[in-house]
Amino acid sequence: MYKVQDEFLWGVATSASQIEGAWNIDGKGMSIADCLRYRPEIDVKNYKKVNEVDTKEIQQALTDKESKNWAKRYGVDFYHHYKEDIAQLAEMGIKAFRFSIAWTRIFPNGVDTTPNQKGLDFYLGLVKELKKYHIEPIVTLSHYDMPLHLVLNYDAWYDRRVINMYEMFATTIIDHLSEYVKFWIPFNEIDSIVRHPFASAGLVKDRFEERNFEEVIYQSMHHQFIASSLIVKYCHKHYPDMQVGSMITKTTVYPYNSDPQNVLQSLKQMREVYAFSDIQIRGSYPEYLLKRFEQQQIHIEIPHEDISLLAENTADFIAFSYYSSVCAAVDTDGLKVSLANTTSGVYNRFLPQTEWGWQIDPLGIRISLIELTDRYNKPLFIVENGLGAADELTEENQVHDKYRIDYLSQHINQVLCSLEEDGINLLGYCTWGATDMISASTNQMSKRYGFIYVDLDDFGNGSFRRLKKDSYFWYQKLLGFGNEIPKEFFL
Ligand code: BGP
Repeated sequence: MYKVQDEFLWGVATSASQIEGAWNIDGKGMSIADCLRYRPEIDVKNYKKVNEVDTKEIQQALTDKESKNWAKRYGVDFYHHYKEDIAQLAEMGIKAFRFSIAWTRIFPNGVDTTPNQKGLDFYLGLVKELKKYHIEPIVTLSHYDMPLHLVLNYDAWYDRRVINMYEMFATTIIDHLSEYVKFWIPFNEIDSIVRHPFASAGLVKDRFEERNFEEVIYQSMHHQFIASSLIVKYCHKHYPDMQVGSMITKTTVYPYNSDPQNVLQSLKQMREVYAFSDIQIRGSYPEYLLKRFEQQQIHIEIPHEDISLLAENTADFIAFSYYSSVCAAVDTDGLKVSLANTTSGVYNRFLPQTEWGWQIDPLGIRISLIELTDRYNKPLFIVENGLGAADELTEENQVHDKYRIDYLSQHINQVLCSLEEDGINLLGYCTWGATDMISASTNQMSKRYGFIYVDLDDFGNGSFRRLKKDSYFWYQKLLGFGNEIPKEFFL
C-alpha cells in the first residue's frame, strides 16, 4: 500500500486564458492572450512563431473582434460553465482546484483606479462553489494574460511601474478571496520569460529595437521577482496562514551520454531554470547567474532596496510543472531534437514521444522531486502534470484515452514511490487539465489534456458540451482510495 497524508491535495489545474472565454464581457479588458490565435500554417512545434507576436499581429487582434481563431478569447467557456464543471470534478473526487485570475477581469487596463466589481463577483462565486464541495483553491495570480494596455502604453514588465500595478491587482484579489484561499502562486512558470517573453511578460521584440532584447528580458524578470516578493511580504504581514509559492517549469535534463562534457552541459542547462527558484527560495541572485550577466554584458538595474526585499520575502513552497525530460549535449550535430514543454533538447532513445514531440518519462518526475528536495529542502507541490493528445470521440460519445491513463498512472506511481522512499515533502499533485482547454503554446483545442472532453474544434466550432472520458473514471477510482492506495492499482 502507498500511504499519503490526509491533507494531501489531489487535484486538477487550469488557467484563466485557457478555459474561461468571455474575453470581452462583464467589464473584462483585453489581455495579451486575446492576441494569440491558432496558426494552422505554422508547425505547432514552433511555439515561438505562433505566440511570440509582433506589433502588426497585435494590431490585427485589436481590429478583429469577430473571428473565432483567437482561441483564448473563448476558451471552453468556463465563465458560464463553472458550476457544472466544478460539480463534475467534485464527483470525480478532487481535493484541490488550481486556477488563475484574469488580471483584466479585475483591472481591465491594469491602471484602473477601481476594480471591476463583476470580475470580483465571478471569482468569489467560483471559490464559494469550490468551498461547497470542500475543494481547496490553488490560485495563480498571473498565468500568461497580462493587460494589453500595459504592453501598448507602457513597456510591459520592462517598465518598473508595472510592479505596482500588479501589486494593486494582486492585493485586491487576495483581500477579496482571503476567507477562501490559502495557496497563492504569483507567477506561473516564472522562468518561462526567457523562452516566451511576450506570452510571459508582454515583451514585443519590435518595440525594443534600440535595446539589447536579452537585457530587456532579464530586467523584466527582475521586476517580476520584486512583484512576487511584495506579495510574499503582503501575505505574511496580513494573512499569516497563507502560503506563497515559487513556480518553475521543471524539466529533467540528462546528459546525452557519459561524456563528462555532456554531464557538465546538463548541469548548466538545469541551472538556467534553478536560477529562478534559487532567487525566490534562497533570496538572492546566484553567483553563476551574475557571472553569466557579466560575461554576456547583460546589465540589469537592481536598486539596493530590492536586495533586502528579495532576501526577506522568500517563497514558502516550490510549485512546479513536469511533463517531460530532455538530454543535453555539447555537440548536437546530427542529433535528433526533442521537446519538453517549451524547452528543447536532444532526443532520448530510451523514451517514447507524444504526438507533439514531448518525451514521456515517468521516472523524470521522481528525479525532479529528489533534485528539488536536495537543493532546497522545502515543501513541493506538483501543480501540472499531464498528457496532451488528439483524443477522438467515438460514435457512442466516449473517449477511450488509455494513453492518458497510462501516462498518469506511470507518473503518479513514481510520485507515490518517491513519497514512500525519498524523504520528500509534497503538498499535493494536480494534473494539467480538468476539462479539455486551449493549449498555451499552440492555441489548439485539439491538443487535449482533460478528464472531461469538450465538444469544440481548433476553429471555435462546437457545442461546448462536456463528456467524461475513460480517464475521468480512472482518476475517480484513484482518488476514491483516500490516503491508502494499493500498489497493484498501477500495474
Ligand atoms: C505549461 C503551462 C500551462 C499548460 C501546459 C501545457 O507550461 O503552464 O498553461 O498550457 O504547459 O502546455 P500546452 O498547453 O502548450 O500543451
